[in-house]
Amino acid sequence: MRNHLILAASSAALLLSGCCSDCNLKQTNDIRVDQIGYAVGSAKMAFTTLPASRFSIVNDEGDLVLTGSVADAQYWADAGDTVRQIVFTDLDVEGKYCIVLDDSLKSYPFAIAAKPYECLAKSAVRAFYYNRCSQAIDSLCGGTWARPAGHPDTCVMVHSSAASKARPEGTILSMPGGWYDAGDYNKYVVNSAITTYTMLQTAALFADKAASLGLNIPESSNDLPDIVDETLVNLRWMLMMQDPNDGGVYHKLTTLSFEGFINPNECQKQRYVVAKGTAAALDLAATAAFAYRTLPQISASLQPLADSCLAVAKEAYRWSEKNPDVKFRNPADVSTGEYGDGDLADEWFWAAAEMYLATGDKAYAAKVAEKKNTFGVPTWGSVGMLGHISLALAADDIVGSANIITSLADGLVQADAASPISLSLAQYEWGSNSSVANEGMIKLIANRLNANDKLVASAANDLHYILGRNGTGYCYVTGFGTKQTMNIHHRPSSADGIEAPVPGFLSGGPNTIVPTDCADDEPRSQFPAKAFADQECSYSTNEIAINWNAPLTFLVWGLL
Ligand code: 9MR
Repeated sequence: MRNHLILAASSAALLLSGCCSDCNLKQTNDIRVDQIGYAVGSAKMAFTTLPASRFSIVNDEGDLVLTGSVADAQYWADAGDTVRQIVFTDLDVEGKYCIVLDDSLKSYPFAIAAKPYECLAKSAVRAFYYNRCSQAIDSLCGGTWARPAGHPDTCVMVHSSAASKARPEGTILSMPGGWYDAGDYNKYVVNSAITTYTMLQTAALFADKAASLGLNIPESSNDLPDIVDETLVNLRWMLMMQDPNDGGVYHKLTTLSFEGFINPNECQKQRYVVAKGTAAALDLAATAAFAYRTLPQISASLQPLADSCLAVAKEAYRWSEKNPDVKFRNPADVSTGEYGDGDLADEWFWAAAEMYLATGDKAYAAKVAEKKNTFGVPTWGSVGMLGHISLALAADDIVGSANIITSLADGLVQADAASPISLSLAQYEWGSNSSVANEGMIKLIANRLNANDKLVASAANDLHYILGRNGTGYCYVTGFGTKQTMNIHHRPSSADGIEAPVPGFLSGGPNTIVPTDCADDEPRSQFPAKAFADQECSYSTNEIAINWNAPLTFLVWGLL
């Protein structure tokens, strides 16, 4: 059943029923489109939960441009919905459109454009700028969301759990900068590591885009790409989290309990560094070793910073060898994010891989071989795949990483092909939207190793899901789309008195892990793809986090 492209002026019937921007047609959430849009030359699909058989597409002027048949119904178990795909790949002319069903219902508008995601690509990185700690967001760069600096972090106390001979409990340390982790104001090394790695990898792999995409951040006039400047904000902070006396790394810099929903500059609670741990040490070693290799390729001016990174990485790794399995748990008086991890094999693999690539030392290679596993799509607690990515991209493939990445990506593409909505995601974890983005990242990396259009098309499907072609109809990035997430669990967005949330943040997305995080919530759907609430109290579905915006950034930059 081929679609029918209409080249001439539209039929009288459709003109009567109105255009995208007209109100004769009722806008429905039951047609799920990518609310930003689709690239020229790419596959284009929306789906509907309505029992329609034909569809039309009209442009902004009200012209009918395409008619076609809706595909057969399929049951999408994750959402408990019967869905039908609307395929409109034949429409490949730049413009603004909407899909019309039954001559009466229209989808949210979307664009077909040569570069539909450029604004999103900038905004996804600018979100990190807005989450900078210890720095004012000025109106030149921050616009509406300008705010005074918060958390100087120049008087951070050593917590009892982190006390050592050289730095007893209560010692005052200065560790300013970095990014707030998420909707809370704390800073966590483990989560910073995967985030910083992913951002640096984005800058390195898409260097041409990094060179040309200006982000309007305070460093924009210097010689470095803005995405690199932004990432260095957090890398520099991470290096401070090492105790130079023994090489150990504090797990986090935090208040004892979460702050209220107040502005950063209103926060008064004492901040602490809390216990050293092996996950933090290995993750810092890996990130710093990767930075050592990568930064001088970006600019020779970064060589001194790169050298400090290598020194920090070596000391952190050495500490880990002496303390190979110190698992972090929140001390009794600390209740902020834990990022606790019961299995450090993947951290060992990643750190050993990066140390090997940074130094060429065969001792690290032996550790890589010892800890080798297939791992899986990366998350903050499962970082082994990052080691595979580095090994495969460095073409120093000592344990067959390229094949591991390729077969993971092929499996994801197969899952996408079998899915009623063309989505490879199988499990809706906490931050499920970031799992979607990380799957997209794996596909794009596999495509770099062995170019295959199916991988890129499937990665684009991941982005389409995030931007509205999903179980709820939300475009999950703040500031984008028609049905926007407005009430993210993000303290600055809550306290700033501005209706619109800080833009560019990826909401965590649906999951059924915490069914009751809002006291007065309507019952959360039992279907995982719909278990989402655009409510500030929904920390389990509607928070934002740096480790979620990083794979979003990679995915969008990779598809630019
Ligand atoms: O992303 C984390 C998720 O995997 C965990 O299940 C969850 C509960 O421990 O914590 C998430 O991370 C949060 C962190 O602990 C504190 N800052 C906000 C993070 C995002 O919700």
